[in-house]
Amino acid sequence: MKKDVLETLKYNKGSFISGEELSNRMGVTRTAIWKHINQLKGEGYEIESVSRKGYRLVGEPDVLNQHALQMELQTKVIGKRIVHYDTIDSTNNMAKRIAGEGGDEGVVVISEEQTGGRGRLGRQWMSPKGTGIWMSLILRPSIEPAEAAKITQIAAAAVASAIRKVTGCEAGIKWPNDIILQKKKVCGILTEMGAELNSVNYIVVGIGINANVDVALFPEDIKKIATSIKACVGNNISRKELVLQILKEFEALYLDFIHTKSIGKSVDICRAHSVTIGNMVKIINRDQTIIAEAIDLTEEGELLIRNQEGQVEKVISGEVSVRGISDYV
Ligand code: BTX
Repeated sequence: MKKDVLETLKYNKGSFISGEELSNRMGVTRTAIWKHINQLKGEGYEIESVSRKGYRLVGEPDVLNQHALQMELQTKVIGKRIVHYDTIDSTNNMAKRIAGEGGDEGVVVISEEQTGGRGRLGRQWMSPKGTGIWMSLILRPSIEPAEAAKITQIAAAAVASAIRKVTGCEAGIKWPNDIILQKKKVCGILTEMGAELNSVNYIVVGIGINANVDVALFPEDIKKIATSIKACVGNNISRKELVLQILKEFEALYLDFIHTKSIGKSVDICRAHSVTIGNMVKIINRDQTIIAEAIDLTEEGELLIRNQEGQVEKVISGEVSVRGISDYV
């Protein structure tokens, strides 16, 4: 019921709706409506009440805990349990711990701050307090370990689509795991797993987004290559709205993968928003560096390149930097 009241207020955001109309629509007394409104206020929703006019939603809290997200979550599996921390070393570490102890598919770990946020190959991921989205999803797909990289493509497609829908910013995807705004990195994805030789036990997909982060406070080397959504839109965005949209987009693409065994839908999105395809790339794999032109993604989400001898090759993993994107080395 409280969820219905909130939805109606959100639908009418900015304009008043009378207590009488709310009580008619919900089929409860005006006193019951008043109680729900007070509860919502207690949770940080700014609701104006004016006699003879009714109620008007003015502001929403930007809280990422279970309570706040659950009320508006539109998913079946992903995010059904949200574990929220004020501070933690790394949400991927915690998600792996929970998964190792039998945590269900769909558990999402979110922290306001990470003191040991990690990128790939043990690199550091800056995760300042209260302004970013630092979260990890637990998945239990029955796939082979070699397929785990597909989950990164699903997450990249979900994040880029969600950023575009919620903020209007033209998020691009730098294969395989970065989301780019205005040629700079706004988000990184880190997929890890617990597996046997032939079967995946769990996958943890970590997503770090500089939503309202002030990147000017980052160290010099990271400042040059990083940006935030705030820098793109010019003001703070609702982290909550973005998280809800990401979980919704992710679930749709992930369940499609589980049912069809193909990540075709995600690859279509990754292709459409790719900042890699059509550009020169430098690929560093162990001690080898290749310069080539990125030409496409395969249906499995691998990168196709044309090397300097003109041959087409498939790249499954590696460090890829793209000419024109700020972290080109
Ligand atoms: P990556 O290895 O592709 O990128 C790491 C590099 O990105 C760093 O070496 C640094 O240059 C740069 N960098 C560090 N922090 C930031 C930042 N906030 N914004 C932009 N660039 C940055 C990318 O790895 C994968 C990152 C995943 C982060 C999530 S957060 C939730 C989860 N928990 C966790 O510990 N990691 C994941």
